[in-house]
Amino acid sequence: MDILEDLSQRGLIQQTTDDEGLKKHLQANIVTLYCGFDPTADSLHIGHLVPAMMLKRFQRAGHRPIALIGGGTGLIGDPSGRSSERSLNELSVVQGYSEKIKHQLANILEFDQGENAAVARNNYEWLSTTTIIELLRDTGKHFSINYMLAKDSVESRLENGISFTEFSYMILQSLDFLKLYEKEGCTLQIGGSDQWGNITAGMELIRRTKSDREEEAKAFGLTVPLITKADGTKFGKTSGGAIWLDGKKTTPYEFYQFWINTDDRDVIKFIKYFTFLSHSEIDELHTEMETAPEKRVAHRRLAEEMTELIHGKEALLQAQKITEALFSGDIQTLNGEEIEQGFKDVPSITFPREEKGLIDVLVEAKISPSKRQAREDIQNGAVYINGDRKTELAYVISEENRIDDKFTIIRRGKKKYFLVRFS
Ligand code: 629
Repeated sequence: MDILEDLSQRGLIQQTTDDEGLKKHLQANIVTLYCGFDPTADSLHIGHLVPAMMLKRFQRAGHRPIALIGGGTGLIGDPSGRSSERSLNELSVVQGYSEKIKHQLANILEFDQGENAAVARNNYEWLSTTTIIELLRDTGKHFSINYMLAKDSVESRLENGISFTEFSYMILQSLDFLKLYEKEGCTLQIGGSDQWGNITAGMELIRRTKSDREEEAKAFGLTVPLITKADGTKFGKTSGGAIWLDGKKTTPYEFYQFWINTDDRDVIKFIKYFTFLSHSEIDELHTEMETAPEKRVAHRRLAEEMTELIHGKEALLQAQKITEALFSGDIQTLNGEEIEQGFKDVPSITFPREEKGLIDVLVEAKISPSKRQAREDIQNGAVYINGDRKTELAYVISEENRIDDKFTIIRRGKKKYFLVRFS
């Protein structure tokens, strides 16, 4: 299937700058395309996944993707889609972030493999060596202030103010497109719909600087839609914040859970956006979803595909093991690391490694509100230590109850979990 056809069936195309022209261009050439990622944090998050995987989709279709790390632009700050000025990070911080992000992209894209290998570039290379005179003379001349003021990213900020720094951002991103056009033969830039203004500005710069010398100085732009959810809340955010690709910030178990908890109304759409499953496999999952939604086959498939893609097979199996243990209450099977992942969000308390009566533990950890209530809870059979019910009032928590010598899990009632850590 034709790449644009595949993308449009998946609902992945918001806009292109020239549908017909791009179609012909992709049919006739191995196209070099790029997407930029600014190092504004030490990890990418799932909002970056669709465009990153989009690069991969083009690669699988025979084209050549460039992941552009914004080591230079990340020092300036894109105003697109933001209502206020960014705070600037130190050069060393941005460089640290760049390295991490590059590794994450390498994971998804497999740099330097095969014929049309994906490559990484960093715009710090040219943006840090272009002089002010060059920038203002050679590049700035092609931008009218009126044009820049009319861009959404700027226009929407005029009322509350925008610095010259952020105002200039579009010129830098445009210069990138031109540089990559010259150095790499890159003729297509992709990005989220918030990037439309920057992408079209770059095309304009290429057209103006190149068209008198080259017959076809044509570059293209394509944007992917903003991901929306059926319930109207923002995609990719939970009460705990963003869903990061870095397993230290969002554990593979949390990541797996995030996808499992997808709203029924969104699951097929997300499978189209985020997985490489074929259209026929997706159709099957769709039918399954309609006939037996309670089985949650599509949810599980989505969570499996995503967790394996980002964290690998082993981490997926572990996430599934934790899910299963929490569901059945049989947590004996979990080791310390798995406990840490699975119980990251439950209330916890740290105790010294000493024996302590169960009643005191329940009260000190505020699991039961009083000693009287603690006794009642135990006698009612509502208290579980590492999954085992304890009904003895004199029960003592000791070394025996410590998983990996570090944790004891206490459950009160059906679902209320507490984590005791030992220091
Ligand atoms: C230099 C920098 C370029 C081209 C692009 C860029 C980055 C761009 C930007 N992108 C967002 C980011 O870095 O800010 N100015 O977080 C982000 N992007 C992926 C998608 C996006 C976008 O990395 O385009 O829409 C999120 O889905 O917000 O020469």
